[in-house]
Amino acid sequence: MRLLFVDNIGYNDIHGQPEFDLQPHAGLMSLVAVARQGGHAAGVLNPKWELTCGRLRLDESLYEELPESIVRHNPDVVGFTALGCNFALVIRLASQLKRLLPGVPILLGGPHATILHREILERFEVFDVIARHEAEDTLLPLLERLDGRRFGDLPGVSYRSAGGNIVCNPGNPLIGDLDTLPHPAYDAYPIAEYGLEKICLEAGRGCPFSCTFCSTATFFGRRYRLKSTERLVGEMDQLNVAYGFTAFLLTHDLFTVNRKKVLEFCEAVRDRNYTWSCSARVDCVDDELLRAMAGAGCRGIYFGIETGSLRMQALSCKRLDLELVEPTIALAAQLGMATTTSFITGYPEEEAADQAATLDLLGRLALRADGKTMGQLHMLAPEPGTALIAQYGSRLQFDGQLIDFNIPLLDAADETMVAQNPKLFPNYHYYPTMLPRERHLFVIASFNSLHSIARVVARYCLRAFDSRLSLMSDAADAWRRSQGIAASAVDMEFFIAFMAASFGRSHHLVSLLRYATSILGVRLAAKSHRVATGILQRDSELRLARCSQILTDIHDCPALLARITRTPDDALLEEQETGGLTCLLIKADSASDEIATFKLDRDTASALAKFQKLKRYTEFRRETMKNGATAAWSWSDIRQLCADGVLELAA
Ligand code: B12
Ligand code: SF4
Repeated sequence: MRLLFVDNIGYNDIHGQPEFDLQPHAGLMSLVAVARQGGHAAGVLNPKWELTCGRLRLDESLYEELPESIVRHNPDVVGFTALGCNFALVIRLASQLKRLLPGVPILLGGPHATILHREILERFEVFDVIARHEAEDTLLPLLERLDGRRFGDLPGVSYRSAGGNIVCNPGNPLIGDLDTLPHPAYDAYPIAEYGLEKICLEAGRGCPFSCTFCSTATFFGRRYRLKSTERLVGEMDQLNVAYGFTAFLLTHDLFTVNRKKVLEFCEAVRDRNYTWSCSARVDCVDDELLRAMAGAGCRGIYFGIETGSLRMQALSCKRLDLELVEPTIALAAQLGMATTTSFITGYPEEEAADQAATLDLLGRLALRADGKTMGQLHMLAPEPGTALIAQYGSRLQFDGQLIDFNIPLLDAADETMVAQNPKLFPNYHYYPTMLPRERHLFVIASFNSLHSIARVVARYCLRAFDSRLSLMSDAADAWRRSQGIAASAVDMEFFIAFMAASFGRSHHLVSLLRYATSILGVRLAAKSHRVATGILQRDSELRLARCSQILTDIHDCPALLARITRTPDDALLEEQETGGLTCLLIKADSASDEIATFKLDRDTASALAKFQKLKRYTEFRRETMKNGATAAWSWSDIRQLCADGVLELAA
């Protein structure tokens, strides 16, 4: 049989720019390998690659174009995978595919479909069979019996029978020994074309904990399973030989649960010059283990901390000893390992004091001076299969706000479908909470803004609030409400305005925030900007280079930053110590990727500012001569500014 799997559409919003995660899907690669072993011709169509290359667009056209490209593969069977965050798209794609290929059975799998199998089959006729839980053992018998739908007692299969009834066979198939599986079929993806620096590698499944917001234990079971050391290292070696990878992302919700096995793995991998990253809990690592991991090439650990409040640790059943958090992160940093510390807000029972504790711990971690820790603050997404949804699922609310991870809904029909079906799309909804929804949205947006600028600046600004993110958030939120600004509109410009209202427009804190925001803007512009080529002539339209910005009436920020960095623990600098105001030009160097800052005199700054709008040299000359400005540049000055990349030709 020709079996075609269609990968998830995963989407990360990088400062407003979509970035599709090109890591191959571990589950699908495993299934492809199983199918091929069974004599089938199996492959994966990866929409994220098509979107990255511009062959598909993330808008309504996707619903026409992607099914057509599936048809071009001429499959006998199509298998969709889905997470809650992209399930709406999968329904629409599958429905269109069914119109094009009514005779081709459509399979569905993955955590979301596993838990909501019955409801999905009842509501969406387009899916023929759902393979629940881990499908490697199910796949071949399923394909064999697909014709006529005689699945008998095949465990973990839910389907629409030939007579149209919905049948859900009991059983939760899980693979006891992951080493028995064939090696994942990485060649189902054009990996070499993706230009990935690191490659994901499934290390194992299952988690013995049962946090109330997480569905892992429901889906993969509570039995922690890890591939053997020989198998893991063998897969790394194969990927090294086949593609040259030396950096690996080990995927497992909780890699470090079995200390002995992890130590054994470290011992085996340490001399190979590989680097790798994994997930852990702070209570599932210790000094010795962290040292062994660092010595064996571990360069990154993802820690789900989830909340800085002891009360919420208990209520969410995460039950971390919060005393372990900061020393663990500090030791990891000292050993050269970067960490991600992830937090959640929006728990139904979360009170103001709980959120404040989360923000303060997050602020201390995310803005650590060593710069080795990345902080994340997520909105709690209701997920099927969790204890929280069992308790609060009947009271979900909807306001259409898109939270991180959820794929944007592509048209009004999707929005209606999602809004009317909280049970099937819970993660686009939210739990009723003690704190206002707007407060949750605000703290997330404001943390993300602050975390996006240079850490030294964010850290320094926080000092004006006793180094407590909760105090800064409270003050900024009160000001936001007084100004009638929506939480969804919070960005760095908001912060600059808030700090100006709190400390005065000419305070050096405001300058530093303006400076850091401009650097970020220039950095982002430099990422995507292509300089227009053409012949420079006197009547060419010119503009200030896209990868540069002019700031006027600002402190000498590079000098200020040098002082702050030299003496990081000084009290907040006094206003009178910080000197007068000047003008700055911030510019990306296209050759080196470096961002440089130049001090400008006022005349030069105002002359350059004229090029913020498109301008011809002749026009510029007329204007500046008329005003008697000193910087009435000659044509050769303009040529030099273009050569230096300060001005550029309009596209
Ligand atoms: C690595 C990982 C990621 C990676 C990549 C995800 C990917 N490629 O799918 C990244 C970092 C991008 C990621 C992000 C997110 N993730 Co994630 N992630 C994982 C993690 C830890 C491992 C996934 C994995 O490789 N598993 C191993 C493979 C073998 O399992 P599998 O992919 O599920 O496939 C098996 C079965 O599901 C089934 N199957 C799957 N598809 C199909 C299709 C067919 C046709 C058939 C027959 C069978 C079948 O067979 C496979 C083999 O047994 C899982 C937890 C876990 N332990 O799985 C969470 C998990 C998948 N993530 C989850 C979530 C919620 C997210 C996020 C929304 C963020 C968040 N809140 O955590 C984002 C979404 C990002 C996005 N926009 O897509 C949830 C999904 C819950 C749900 N109801 O959808 C999980 C289960 C964790 C959890 N319990 O919260 N994630
Ligand atoms: S959040 Fe982490 S520790 Fe808790 S159940 Fe999920 S995977 Fe396990």
